[in-house]
Amino acid sequence: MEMFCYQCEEAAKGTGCEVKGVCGKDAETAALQDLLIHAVKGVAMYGHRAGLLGRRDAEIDRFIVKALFKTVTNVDFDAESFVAMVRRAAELRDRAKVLYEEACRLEGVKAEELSGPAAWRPAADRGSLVEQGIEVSVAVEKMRIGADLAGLKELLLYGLKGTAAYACHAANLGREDDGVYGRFHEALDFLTREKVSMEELLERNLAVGELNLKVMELLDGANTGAYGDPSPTRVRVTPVKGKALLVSGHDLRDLEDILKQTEGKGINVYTHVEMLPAHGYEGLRKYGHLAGNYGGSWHEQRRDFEAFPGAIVMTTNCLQPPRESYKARLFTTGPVAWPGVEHIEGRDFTPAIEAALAAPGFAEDGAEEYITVGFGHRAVLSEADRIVEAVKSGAIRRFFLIGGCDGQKSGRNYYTEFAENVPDDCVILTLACGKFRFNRLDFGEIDGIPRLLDMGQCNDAYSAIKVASALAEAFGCDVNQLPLSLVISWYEQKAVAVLLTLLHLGIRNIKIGPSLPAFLTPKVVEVLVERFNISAIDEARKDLDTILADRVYA
Ligand code: FSO
Ligand code: SF4
Repeated sequence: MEMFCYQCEEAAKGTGCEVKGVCGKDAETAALQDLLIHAVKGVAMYGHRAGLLGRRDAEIDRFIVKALFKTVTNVDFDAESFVAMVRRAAELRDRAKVLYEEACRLEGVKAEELSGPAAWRPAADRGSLVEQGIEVSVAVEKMRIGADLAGLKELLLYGLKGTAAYACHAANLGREDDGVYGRFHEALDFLTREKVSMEELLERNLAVGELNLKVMELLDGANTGAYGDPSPTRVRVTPVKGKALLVSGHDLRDLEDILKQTEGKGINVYTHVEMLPAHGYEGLRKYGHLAGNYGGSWHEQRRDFEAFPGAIVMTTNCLQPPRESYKARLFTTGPVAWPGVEHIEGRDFTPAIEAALAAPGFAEDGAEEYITVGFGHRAVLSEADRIVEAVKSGAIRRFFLIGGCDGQKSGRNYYTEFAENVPDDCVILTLACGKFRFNRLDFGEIDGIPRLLDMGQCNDAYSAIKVASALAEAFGCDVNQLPLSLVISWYEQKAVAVLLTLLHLGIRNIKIGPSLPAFLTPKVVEVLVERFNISAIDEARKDLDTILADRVYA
């Protein structure tokens, strides 16, 4: 086996990628990512202990979340960037050790002798680093502690990776929290324990769900603080004549910088996939040259990017292996990297702007077509009375949260079919990129309330949680007793973080697809079914009938 990775939904053969990632990640990069995670655990072992004694180091804290984010699916494919990160991790581990030992001296306590990731030394050359990475891969851990425990440890790690992505976005807008960083250290330190029980791991996983809720709240505050509350906004989804720059990913700060730097340059800026919700924010849509959204879901990017007559900036996942036809006008920034693709550092987007100006742009306007976004929690809750009334009068029978990530598997047609068949007296809440399978359909309204409410990016699951909690309060019931069903699609580790948050909140009866994670063994799934009645999707119409018959949800 050259590599082993089963962190995303597209793991080869439903079990794991062993030669090359379905995502395009090569074996060398996979091993270096595994080594970086190992190294980061070493930093956290000292960081956690220093933190307990009241000592923190901002650079260490930021490095940890950045490193976790870089190993998320479809973010960084560049082996060389991981070599640099691994070496930096070793330096920061030594710094965290000094911090801890100083704190111990000051407090008059004896410093612990730490081993494992805390004592690891990086090899001298890239080939040997790769060897070190292979030795610490989850394949090895599975053999050592068994698939159940290894899988639950990975569930926790993937939840942390997703949470780290959100923490990085919040930090880019100046929102950070020492307590949050402390919990990252604590969770990573926990992962280095040799003896852990399944029960303990489950509880720690739910604690990551709690952490992610806190981080999504932090990010919601960062986004709304910087750009205002999202409000319903019509977004053009067809091109406008002229020079063009496409911004993909999730980072609103990057989009803002690009909008500022392109002002007055005759370039129309378009959002792509998870950047679509940006149009809901007044602080971003005030830029007249934010022209619309372009293209379909992330997995259609190779077709879309090839056809796009301008420059493209990837601010976060999901990046696919680029085609030569557009590689020269593709740019990465932040945590994203692809060997040979120009990486923009220091928030100076001049190279992308120049490439946009050099490209032909759209020769003519496309036929006008719009969709509506911007149903954040405050926008929806400002209509709470009307919504509650509509439920009480029977005008709204049920809410369906059809959200999560999109992917390439054919089984994902389920979500389109499900949305298409939701009865006319039901409302669909949606978020993240899975909605690209149905967000151009016309769902109409119920008593003036749109039947499709796009709440935003995957992290805006926070909005859905706020709305569900407010409705539960209005009806004097538990969230599980609401006429609300969650039908979630997952692909990568942010969806794992959101799922853990929902489980932490005690939300039951979630349907998840298109398949269950490879890292969850039958035994672990059994426990999740028992505690949360979580289930895999079946056939869209069958699932819909079951839900509407209220057999499970009464
Ligand atoms: Fe999608 Fe990709 Fe937002 Fe993910 S574009 S799959 S869960 O990165 O983060 O929903
Ligand atoms: Fe395979 Fe997914 Fe890992 Fe990529 S991230 S190597 S597709 S399991």
